[in-house]
Amino acid sequence: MTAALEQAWFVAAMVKATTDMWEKGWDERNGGNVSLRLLPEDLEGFGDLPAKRTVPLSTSMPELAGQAFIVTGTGKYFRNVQLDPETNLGVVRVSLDGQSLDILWGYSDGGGPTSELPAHFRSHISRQIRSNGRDRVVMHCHATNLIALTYMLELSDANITRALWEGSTECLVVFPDGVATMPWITPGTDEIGAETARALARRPLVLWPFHGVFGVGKTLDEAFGLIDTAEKSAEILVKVLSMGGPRQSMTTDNLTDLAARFAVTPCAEAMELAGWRLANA
Ligand code: 2HA
Ligand code: ZN
Repeated sequence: MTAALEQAWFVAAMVKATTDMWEKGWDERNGGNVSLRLLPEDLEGFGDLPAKRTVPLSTSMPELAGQAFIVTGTGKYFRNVQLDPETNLGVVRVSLDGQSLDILWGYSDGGGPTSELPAHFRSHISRQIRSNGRDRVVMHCHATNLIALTYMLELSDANITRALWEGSTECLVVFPDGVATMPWITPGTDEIGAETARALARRPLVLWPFHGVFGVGKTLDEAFGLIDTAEKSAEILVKVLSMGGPRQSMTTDNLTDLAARFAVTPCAEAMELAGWRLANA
């Protein structure tokens, strides 16, 4: 017997992730978008899944030919995903020539995938190379304190990484490769997609100044946990800055000890800094 796709583990996992993100306050209105790459075995047992519709891609993605994803819908509110997954989510497959997208399930009101699909797809390409195919999730949201910090901190990978590492002891262990930054670019464009994918080729998190964050991982839990950890550190830094700025902080020796204890190799550029700087300081 063929099971209903609505019962699949990955639909439940996307409902959980988007609901948690909404409850965190990271996804007001239609803010944020999530994609999870599905393996052939994930789709086994759900029958043939013929294309309900086919839509063109803004640029061809031959690297993703034949790959399937579950993706949040454009214009959709994360707070509504749990009420109606089949309208707010969709399962799509990139055509074998990489030029178009088959919609296999979902977007049942005639909608389509997120406006940030170029950034998601280019990021999947970049992380599949970087992680030898292990990373399957790309997650974007408007995490409040991370956004706030982009108004205050000097925007370089090393400086942002150093600040977030010092903001909470677990951070260096959770993201030893650090956090990337990039210039402000119009959302939803191929250009922001290309720049995001370039940043994610070197680090698992990238801040979009004055907008939000992109995080990646092997699972939804891992991508969520990564953003949650960075956002917690950012919240502490915002409080510290609001109290007049730090009077003391973690030292390079502390960070070196952490890296040794947890057997991670922290990115050298951030270790070489003596601390972190405000913009135009
Ligand atoms: O999906 O967050 O960046 C809405 C957005 C665009
Ligand atoms: Zn956004």
